Amino acid sequence: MTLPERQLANAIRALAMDAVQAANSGHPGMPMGMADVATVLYSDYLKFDPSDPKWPDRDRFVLSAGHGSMLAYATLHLAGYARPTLGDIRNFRQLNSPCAGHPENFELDGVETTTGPLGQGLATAVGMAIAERHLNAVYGDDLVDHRTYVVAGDGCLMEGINHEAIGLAGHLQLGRLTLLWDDNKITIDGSTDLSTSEDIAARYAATGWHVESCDGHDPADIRRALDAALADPRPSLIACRTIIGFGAPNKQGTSATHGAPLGADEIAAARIELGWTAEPFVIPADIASAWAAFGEKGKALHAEWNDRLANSEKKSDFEARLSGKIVPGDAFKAYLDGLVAEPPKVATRKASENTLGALTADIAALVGGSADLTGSNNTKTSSTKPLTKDDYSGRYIYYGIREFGMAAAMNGMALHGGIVPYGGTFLVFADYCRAAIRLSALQQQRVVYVMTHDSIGLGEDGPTHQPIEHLQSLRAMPNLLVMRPADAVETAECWALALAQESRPSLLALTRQNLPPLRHDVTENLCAKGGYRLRDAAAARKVVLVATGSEVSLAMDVADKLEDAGHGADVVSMVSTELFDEQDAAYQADILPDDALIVSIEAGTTFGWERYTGRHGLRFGIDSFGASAPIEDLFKHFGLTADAIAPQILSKLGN
Ligand SMILES: Cc1ncc(C[n+]2csc(CCOP(=O)(O)OP(=O)(O)O)c2C)c(N)n1
Ligand SMILES: [Mg+2]
Repeated sequence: MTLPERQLANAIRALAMDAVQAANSGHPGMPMGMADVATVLYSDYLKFDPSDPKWPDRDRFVLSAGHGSMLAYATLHLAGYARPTLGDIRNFRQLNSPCAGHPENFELDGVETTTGPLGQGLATAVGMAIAERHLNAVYGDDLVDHRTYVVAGDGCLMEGINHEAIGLAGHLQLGRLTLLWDDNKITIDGSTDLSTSEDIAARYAATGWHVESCDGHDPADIRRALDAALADPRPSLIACRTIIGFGAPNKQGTSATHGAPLGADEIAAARIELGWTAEPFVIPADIASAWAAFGEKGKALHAEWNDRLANSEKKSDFEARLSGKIVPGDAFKAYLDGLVAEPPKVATRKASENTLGALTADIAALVGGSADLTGSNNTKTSSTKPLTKDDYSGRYIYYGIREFGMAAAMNGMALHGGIVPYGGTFLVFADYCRAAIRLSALQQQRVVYVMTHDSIGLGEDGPTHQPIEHLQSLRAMPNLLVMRPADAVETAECWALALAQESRPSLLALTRQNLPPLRHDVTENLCAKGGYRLRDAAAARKVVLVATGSEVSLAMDVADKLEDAGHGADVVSMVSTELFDEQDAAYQADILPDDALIVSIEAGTTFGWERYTGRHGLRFGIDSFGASAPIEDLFKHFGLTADAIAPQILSKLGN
């Protein structure tokens, strides 16, 4: 490497070691190891405009190895983004610094996705690459023509999700996805020899990827590999052989550089080794201006793109699409009116399909899919033809049996912009997606999870397929809207609510079994309040029955029995506890009054329902695993029938 170019990379190294030292926490090794690769990428390949980090046609850069966050902060700063400033970097890992321990998409504009849970960054990038190809197919090369670059470490490639993600990318031939693997043969515990003997290149090749390798400290070799990657129609893996902690003379090449400051002595020695004489957090002017020049090229490309957009007949459509504003159209309204005219007795999964039929007809941004349960999740509509490697304009993705990969890819699509992704699997497999659902929520992304077969109501498949603790555990997740509609009208309302959430994901829990229609008016979206009184007590109110989904009709039957015995009972459909919790105290007190016995009914764990019933209320649910049997037998077995529930309430009332 010529001295100037090595020095450009050394700016990253210096910032990484100094920031980690100042914070007394963090990971200097990875940024120091990948500094040369990052410098080449930013200088000659990555398309970006630091003055407009959200320019839609920018390349996406994903630091999947999120522990190396200083690589992202250093490059963003050096490349001329307004943030992070050097002050921000000085405050690395401190409260209120945008330079958080791991890169957070909501902290810095230049951070495309939150990373840190290894493997997910790459899987998210696959979704970004899908989004790019799809929007390219819709809007053409003039408006959408960019690439997705990922930097990932040994850990990202070792995680199980890597298999799902690269399988999907290989199958869809996402040739604009380039993975720069920090092939340093070190993880926290030490050498990768401790835990793996995998031939990663062979695995990627077998999955349909193009594979290159290079000396990650030789710019010419890095460029050669990148050029080969760009020329190949397949997604590309570039194994960049690097030395972790490059430049720290006594610690480089060892896991000692991974997750701890190098220490003052080693940093002083590294400064000598690297020929870096500047004080901590000082970037010499010639190096700063060389880095700043990288961003100038992008500004010119951005200006050309602006001209193309201005002259494009698709301009207003493109801008509306990218704005993320979604308004259900006439088809949705007609569908709602039809539900009132002819209330159907359908499973909510079927009601969801019918709703989607109307929504996908009007809203081109909706891109659906399922993890191989299309016919069960009812996620495909006549408007959503398959998205394939031969036709990226499709709006339905056959994700295969890759629940986690699907969820992470949906995050990538949402983060990319221009797409509102939804995808289905069984609710019980929410656990397989959970770490990505968590990142949808943390990253404030509008992703819609269509999770069917939401209780023992699925019947014969038995306890492996019957969710028990899932609803409550998902409700425990911050910023995730969990909705469990009780009939076709509620299902449609929940879909409208999900699409209206611009900064949080939603999860629709839907039944396999048919449910009777309960709602007969659509003048107001009652689900928007989370919980609402579906039926008022006839006799003087003694009881409020709070139920969700399939158990709302059961609660109606229980209410009949209580009324027959002379006790008034309200029935509340608690579609979404999150939305209910957001209502004001007066509303909540009106729905759940202190002077009534509050009874919850949900065919899942009773854990947590005491939040609404209080300790003195009653909770009906299932606190064991389910069982394999026909549905009627199961509800009877678990005591979830009006005949079983009503007497217990009457006894509690003193009858
Ligand atoms: C899912 C997950 N598991 C564990 C960790 C903790 N962790 C952070 S970095 C790391 C080692 C990663 O090794 P590698 O990707 O090779 O990074 P390097 O040490 O080379 O920088 C581990 C286990 C994590 N962040 N995410
Ligand atoms: Mg490593």
